[in-house]
Amino acid sequence: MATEAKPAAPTEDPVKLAEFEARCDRGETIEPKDWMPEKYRRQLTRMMSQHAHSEVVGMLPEGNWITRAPNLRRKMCLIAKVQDEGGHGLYIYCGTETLGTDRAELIDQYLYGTAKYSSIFNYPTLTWADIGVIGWLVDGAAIVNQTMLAHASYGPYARAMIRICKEENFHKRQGYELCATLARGTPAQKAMVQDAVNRWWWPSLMMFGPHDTNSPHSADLLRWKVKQKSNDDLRQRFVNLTVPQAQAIGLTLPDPDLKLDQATGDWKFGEIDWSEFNAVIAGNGPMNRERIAARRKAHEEGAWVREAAAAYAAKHQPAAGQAA
Ligand code: BYC
Repeated sequence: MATEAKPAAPTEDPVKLAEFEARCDRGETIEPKDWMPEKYRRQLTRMMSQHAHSEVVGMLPEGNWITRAPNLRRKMCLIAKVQDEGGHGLYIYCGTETLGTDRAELIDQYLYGTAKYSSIFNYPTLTWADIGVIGWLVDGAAIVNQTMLAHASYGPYARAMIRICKEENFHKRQGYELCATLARGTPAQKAMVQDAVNRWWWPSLMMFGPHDTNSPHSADLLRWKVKQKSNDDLRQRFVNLTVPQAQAIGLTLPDPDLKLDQATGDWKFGEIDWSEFNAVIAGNGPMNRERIAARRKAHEEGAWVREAAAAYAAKHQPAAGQAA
């Protein structure tokens, strides 16, 4: 059931548009009932819904390891983390609905249409060390991106990000602590965590999206202060934060070109394999088919829960006329 393409955005009232852009320039927060250009509404619906889909699909690679966690403490942390990701999806779907598209349609666009979700969740979790590395690198990258989005011009999105970032910080710390423990463990444990870092490093850098010169949505999103920083700026910030963290626990990052630029303080890094990124976002990554199949199965098997919840709500809703 692919949803139909939306019609082209209407021409906006130039006076209202100028007022709106002035509000964005002044750093004001835009709320759901405020006037906004149709393109702002569409851009946010696209970006926020893709973010919500990512949170939910992100439960799969990690959920896969819950039964295999090596001890009770690690299992509790992982269950809590996976549950948090589901909650993040929920907040962001709720925020997206304030823009006027209901959740069923957003999920339909994702499961049966062309809506994207983060490339990172199309890679397999091969060993227990992957769970630590996802917490450290993937949640670490998400924090860099989402700390910026906590200042986004759209109120419901920005507010969701504040709570999400607090939880992501916990995720990152438990992941880094897991990596540090393995890195100072037996030679086999150290090799396992190094292998996981080698596999997740480049996909983590891809999470920030294409180069600025190749990012069609950035100009609008930066002008409207949805994004406060560009894809490349955030990627550089993530690299600068992560290199010393890797050094501190004796792990290396798989990039022979990684070098500190003394003048700027930036860690310069090698070129990302954009052909891999493009393949993954086009649906041809290592786990794309499996992830979407798992999500469709869960959605279809959960139909009875949605029906039961709707029937329960209808039963407890006062009949028309009685309400008064
Ligand atoms: N993966 O013009 P661009 C998490 C697409 S979940 C897939 O730069 P924009 C977590 C992009 O959508 C973290 N697609 O776009 C959960 C666009 O395609 P469409 C998820 C990507 O929007 C569980 C096209 O490429 N975070 O942390 O200006 C466990 C052109 O790109 C990607 C968010 O979603 C990608 N990596 O910038 C653990 C954050 N990159 O829509 C952790 C919110 C680009 O035209 N989103 N594309 O078909 C954003 O900040 C921005 O949307 C992006 C892209 C930086 C991702």
